[in-house]
Amino acid sequence: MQQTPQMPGATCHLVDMAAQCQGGEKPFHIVSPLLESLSLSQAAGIQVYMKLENVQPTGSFKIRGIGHLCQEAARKGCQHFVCSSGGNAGMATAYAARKLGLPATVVVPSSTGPSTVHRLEELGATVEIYGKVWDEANQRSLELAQNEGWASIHPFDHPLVWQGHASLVLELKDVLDTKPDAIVLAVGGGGLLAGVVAGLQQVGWLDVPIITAETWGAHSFHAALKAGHLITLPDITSIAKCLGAKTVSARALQCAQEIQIISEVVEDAEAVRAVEKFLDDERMLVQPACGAALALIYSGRLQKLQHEGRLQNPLGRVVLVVCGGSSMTAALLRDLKSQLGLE
Ligand code: PLV
Repeated sequence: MQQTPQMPGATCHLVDMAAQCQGGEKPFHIVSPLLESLSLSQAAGIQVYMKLENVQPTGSFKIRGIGHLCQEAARKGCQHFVCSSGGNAGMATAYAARKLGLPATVVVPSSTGPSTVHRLEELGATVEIYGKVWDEANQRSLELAQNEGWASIHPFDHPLVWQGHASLVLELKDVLDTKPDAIVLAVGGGGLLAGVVAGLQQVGWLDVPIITAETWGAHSFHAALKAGHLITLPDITSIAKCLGAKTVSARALQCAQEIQIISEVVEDAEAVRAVEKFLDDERMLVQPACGAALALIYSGRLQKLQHEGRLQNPLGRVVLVVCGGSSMTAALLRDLKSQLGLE
């Protein structure tokens, strides 16, 4: 494999930087925009920057880590990818597989909507619907991964996935003059969290706290942090199915030993209202998983944390990871609102 040469000077060019962090091979993700949001800043009473992962190929941050894992698996000679997913990890796998000229099977639970299944098929994946929640689909994908030449592409629990996601922080480091006072992100199985922690460690931003968002009924990280050990939720009852891992990865819990993590949980209704408000404010339609993180800003939780003295430094500027919106449509937003009895 060819190594990308080191760029001269203190700041390296972003595209080359993205290539370098993937070990020299051109990654499938883009260097995503980082924009200040006036409406979010107004709502939060602090400067809010949006890291727009919703504009990545396939519509979420997942392509960073999953793309990297697929590239590495292909390099080692794998013939077929299999991924269990609530949607986005599957789409990233299907996209990477297509780029690499390999077939992909995506196992989704029945809670994954038909439009997501359709999109996966459009991307060329074979879709198998198995079980009610992601954890059951994952069991099936592990079985399929026993096939000769098949590689299991885990949606969140793999070091190469974290390494790929870490590129998000390297990009922040490249464009921000000073480190942010906090990073706000959603947690499902904890892959994004583990990747951002890896990135913070790589750039030496060890004192940047992370504020995590989940919805009640998909709050496996919050439960684990509170208990001090992994907790398996009895079921996923939240509508944010993309946050729906009944147990987070062990690495996610371990991250809390290495960096300050404050875990917050919102109601489904808050997440869906935040999706709608964000659409009006920023004209971008995201999914409830992302709405959970947005809800922390809109509900004034960040200021509350500050007033409660839970943050070491006052918040001046935060980065919010706008994690994805691939499976959203106007009709789905209307459905979710009526399901939750909103207007
Ligand atoms: N979604 C996974 C797991 O689902 C998937 O298969 O796509 N925001 C969005 C838009 C997501 O799609 C996900 C994960 C997350 C946040 C949470 O990321 P994680 O799992 O790395 O914490 C069951």
